[in-house]
Amino acid sequence: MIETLKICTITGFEPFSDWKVNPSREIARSLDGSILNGYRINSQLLSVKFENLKKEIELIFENHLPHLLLMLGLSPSPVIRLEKIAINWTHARIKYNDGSQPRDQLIVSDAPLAYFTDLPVTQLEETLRKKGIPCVISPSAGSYACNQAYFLALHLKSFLRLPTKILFIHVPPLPEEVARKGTSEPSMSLELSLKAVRLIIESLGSN
Ligand code: PCA
Repeated sequence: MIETLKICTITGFEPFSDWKVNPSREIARSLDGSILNGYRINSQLLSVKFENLKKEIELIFENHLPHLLLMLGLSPSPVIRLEKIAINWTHARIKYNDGSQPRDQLIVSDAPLAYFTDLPVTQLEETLRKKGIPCVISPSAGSYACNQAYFLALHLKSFLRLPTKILFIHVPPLPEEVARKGTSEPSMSLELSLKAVRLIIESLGSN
Protein backbone atom coordinates (compact mmCIF):
# COMPACT_ATOMS: atom_id res chain seq x y z
CA MET A 1 0.00 0.00 0.00
CA ILE A 2 1.22 3.49 -0.80
CA GLU A 3 2.02 5.56 2.28
CA THR A 4 -0.15 8.66 2.17
CA LEU A 5 0.26 9.68 5.79
CA LYS A 6 1.94 12.97 6.60
CA ILE A 7 4.51 13.32 9.33
CA CYS A 8 3.84 15.07 12.61
CA THR A 9 6.75 15.43 15.00
CA ILE A 10 5.99 16.17 18.63
CA THR A 11 8.81 17.35 20.85
CA GLY A 12 8.91 17.18 24.63
CA PHE A 13 11.55 18.41 27.05
CA GLU A 14 13.53 16.56 29.67
CA PRO A 15 12.91 17.52 33.33
CA PHE A 16 14.64 20.67 34.57
CA SER A 17 14.96 22.81 37.68
CA ASP A 18 13.02 21.20 40.55
CA TRP A 19 10.57 19.37 38.25
CA LYS A 20 11.24 15.64 38.25
CA VAL A 21 8.64 14.82 35.61
CA ASN A 22 8.06 16.96 32.56
CA PRO A 23 4.53 16.41 31.19
CA SER A 24 5.67 17.57 27.75
CA ARG A 25 7.94 14.53 27.51
CA GLU A 26 5.21 12.20 28.79
CA ILE A 27 2.71 13.49 26.21
CA ALA A 28 5.21 13.25 23.35
CA ARG A 29 6.14 9.71 24.38
CA SER A 30 2.57 8.53 24.67
CA LEU A 31 1.69 9.74 21.17
CA ASP A 32 4.84 8.31 19.56
CA GLY A 33 4.00 5.86 16.75
CA SER A 34 0.29 6.64 16.69
CA ILE A 35 -1.68 7.63 13.62
CA LEU A 36 -4.09 10.51 14.03
CA ASN A 37 -6.11 12.36 11.43
CA GLY A 38 -3.84 11.38 8.55
CA TYR A 39 -0.63 12.05 10.46
CA ARG A 40 1.96 9.50 11.48
CA ILE A 41 3.34 10.82 14.76
CA ASN A 42 6.91 10.53 15.94
CA SER A 43 8.19 12.06 19.13
CA GLN A 44 11.57 13.60 19.84
CA LEU A 45 13.08 14.50 23.18
CA LEU A 46 14.74 17.88 23.54
CA SER A 47 17.31 18.62 26.21
CA VAL A 48 17.38 21.68 28.43
CA LYS A 49 20.99 22.28 27.39
CA PHE A 50 21.68 25.66 25.88
CA GLU A 51 24.44 24.55 23.52
CA ASN A 52 22.70 21.35 22.33
CA LEU A 53 19.33 22.68 21.29
CA LYS A 54 20.38 24.03 17.89
CA LYS A 55 21.70 20.64 16.77
CA GLU A 56 18.67 18.84 18.19
CA ILE A 57 16.29 21.07 16.22
CA GLU A 58 18.35 20.72 13.04
CA LEU A 59 18.20 16.92 13.35
CA ILE A 60 14.40 16.98 13.48
CA PHE A 61 14.29 18.65 10.06
CA GLU A 62 17.14 16.53 8.67
CA ASN A 63 15.68 13.21 9.82
CA HIS A 64 11.94 13.77 9.49
CA LEU A 65 11.11 17.01 7.66
CA PRO A 66 7.67 16.94 9.30
CA HIS A 67 4.56 18.55 7.84
CA LEU A 68 3.58 19.54 11.34
CA LEU A 69 5.89 20.21 14.27
CA LEU A 70 4.20 20.54 17.64
CA MET A 71 6.65 21.56 20.33
CA LEU A 72 5.61 21.02 23.93
CA GLY A 73 7.02 22.37 27.16
CA LEU A 74 6.14 22.79 30.81
CA SER A 75 5.11 26.13 32.20
CA PRO A 76 3.72 26.68 35.72
CA SER A 77 0.59 28.30 34.34
CA PRO A 78 -3.00 27.21 35.16
CA VAL A 79 -4.02 26.75 31.50
CA ILE A 80 -2.76 25.41 28.18
CA ARG A 81 -0.87 28.18 26.40
CA LEU A 82 -0.73 28.38 22.62
CA GLU A 83 2.42 30.36 21.96
CA LYS A 84 1.92 32.88 19.16
CA ILE A 85 5.44 34.34 19.15
CA ALA A 86 9.06 33.25 19.49
CA ILE A 87 11.53 36.02 20.25
CA ASN A 88 15.22 36.28 19.40
CA TRP A 89 16.32 36.79 22.98
CA THR A 90 17.49 34.55 25.76
CA HIS A 91 17.66 35.53 29.40
CA ALA A 92 17.72 32.57 31.78
CA ARG A 93 16.44 33.16 35.31
CA ILE A 94 17.57 29.66 36.26
CA LYS A 95 20.42 27.51 34.99
CA TYR A 96 20.02 25.16 32.06
CA ASN A 97 20.72 21.48 32.76
CA ASP A 98 24.26 21.94 31.40
CA GLY A 99 24.98 24.61 34.03
CA SER A 100 24.87 27.50 31.57
CA GLN A 101 22.85 30.63 32.25
CA PRO A 102 22.85 32.92 29.22
CA ARG A 103 21.76 36.46 30.06
CA ASP A 104 20.44 39.18 27.81
CA GLN A 105 21.62 37.60 24.56
CA LEU A 106 20.30 37.25 21.03
CA ILE A 107 19.65 33.61 20.13
CA VAL A 108 20.75 34.10 16.52
CA SER A 109 22.63 37.26 15.54
CA ASP A 110 21.54 38.73 12.19
CA ALA A 111 18.12 37.13 12.50
CA PRO A 112 14.72 38.82 12.86
CA LEU A 113 13.67 39.84 16.37
CA ALA A 114 10.66 37.52 16.38
CA TYR A 115 8.60 35.04 14.42
CA PHE A 116 4.88 34.26 14.55
CA THR A 117 3.56 30.74 14.27
CA ASP A 118 1.76 30.05 11.01
CA LEU A 119 -0.92 27.96 12.68
CA PRO A 120 -4.38 29.39 13.49
CA VAL A 121 -4.11 29.91 17.23
CA THR A 122 -7.48 31.69 17.55
CA GLN A 123 -9.28 28.74 16.00
CA LEU A 124 -7.32 26.25 18.11
CA GLU A 125 -8.05 28.16 21.30
CA GLU A 126 -11.77 28.10 20.49
CA THR A 127 -11.69 24.38 19.71
CA LEU A 128 -10.09 23.52 23.05
CA ARG A 129 -12.32 25.82 25.08
CA LYS A 130 -15.46 24.38 23.46
CA LYS A 131 -14.32 20.97 24.67
CA GLY A 132 -13.94 22.31 28.20
CA ILE A 133 -10.15 22.62 28.19
CA PRO A 134 -8.82 25.87 29.65
CA CYS A 135 -6.57 27.49 27.11
CA VAL A 136 -5.21 30.90 26.11
CA ILE A 137 -3.23 32.40 23.29
CA SER A 138 0.02 33.48 24.85
CA PRO A 139 2.14 36.40 23.64
CA SER A 140 5.34 35.08 25.17
CA ALA A 141 6.99 31.67 25.40
CA GLY A 142 9.42 33.15 27.93
CA SER A 143 13.15 33.68 27.54
CA TYR A 144 14.46 30.23 28.44
CA ALA A 145 14.79 26.84 26.66
CA CYS A 146 11.24 26.68 25.27
CA ASN A 147 11.41 30.05 23.57
CA GLN A 148 14.95 29.24 22.38
CA ALA A 149 13.83 25.96 20.77
CA TYR A 150 10.75 27.61 19.25
CA PHE A 151 12.78 30.47 17.82
CA LEU A 152 15.42 28.12 16.39
CA ALA A 153 12.74 25.99 14.71
CA LEU A 154 10.90 28.98 13.22
CA HIS A 155 14.19 30.53 12.12
CA LEU A 156 15.30 27.35 10.36
CA LYS A 157 11.91 27.09 8.67
CA SER A 158 12.17 30.68 7.46
CA PHE A 159 15.85 30.47 6.47
CA LEU A 160 15.47 27.22 4.52
CA ARG A 161 11.93 28.01 3.32
CA LEU A 162 10.59 24.77 4.75
CA PRO A 163 6.88 23.95 4.49
CA THR A 164 6.62 22.66 8.08
CA LYS A 165 3.90 24.27 10.19
CA ILE A 166 5.16 24.89 13.71
CA LEU A 167 3.46 25.63 17.02
CA PHE A 168 4.72 25.69 20.59
CA ILE A 169 2.29 24.64 23.31
CA HIS A 170 3.01 25.12 27.01
CA VAL A 171 1.25 22.70 29.35
CA PRO A 172 0.81 23.07 33.14
CA PRO A 173 2.68 20.85 35.63
CA LEU A 174 1.23 17.51 36.68
CA PRO A 175 -0.85 17.46 39.91
CA GLU A 176 1.41 14.67 41.25
CA GLU A 177 4.45 16.92 40.86
CA VAL A 178 2.82 19.88 42.60
CA ALA A 179 1.70 17.52 45.40
CA ARG A 180 5.26 16.20 45.74
CA LYS A 181 6.68 19.73 45.94
CA GLY A 182 3.99 20.92 48.37
CA THR A 183 3.58 24.26 46.62
CA SER A 184 0.44 26.09 45.53
CA GLU A 185 1.39 26.07 41.86
CA PRO A 186 -1.32 25.29 39.30
CA SER A 187 -1.56 21.89 37.65
CA MET A 188 -3.39 19.89 35.01
CA SER A 189 -3.79 16.14 34.67
CA LEU A 190 -1.77 14.34 32.02
CA GLU A 191 -5.05 13.05 30.53
CA LEU A 192 -6.40 16.56 29.97
CA SER A 193 -3.16 17.96 28.52
CA LEU A 194 -2.89 14.91 26.27
CA LYS A 195 -6.49 15.39 25.16
CA ALA A 196 -5.68 19.00 24.25
CA VAL A 197 -2.75 17.97 22.06
CA ARG A 198 -4.80 15.26 20.36
CA LEU A 199 -7.61 17.74 19.69
CA ILE A 200 -5.15 20.16 18.13
CA ILE A 201 -3.86 17.48 15.76
CA GLU A 202 -7.40 16.39 14.92
CA SER A 203 -8.61 19.91 14.26
CA LEU A 204 -5.65 20.81 12.06
CA GLY A 205 -6.47 18.12 9.53
CA SER A 206 -3.76 16.74 7.33
CA ASN A 207 -3.83 19.19 4.45
N1 PCA B 1 9.88 24.36 30.07
C1 PCA B 1 10.94 25.34 30.09
C2 PCA B 1 12.12 24.63 29.47
C3 PCA B 1 11.75 23.20 29.34
C4 PCA B 1 10.32 23.14 29.67
O1 PCA B 1 9.60 22.13 29.59
C5 PCA B 1 10.56 26.66 29.42
O2 PCA B 1 9.38 27.05 29.49
O3 PCA B 1 11.42 27.34 28.86
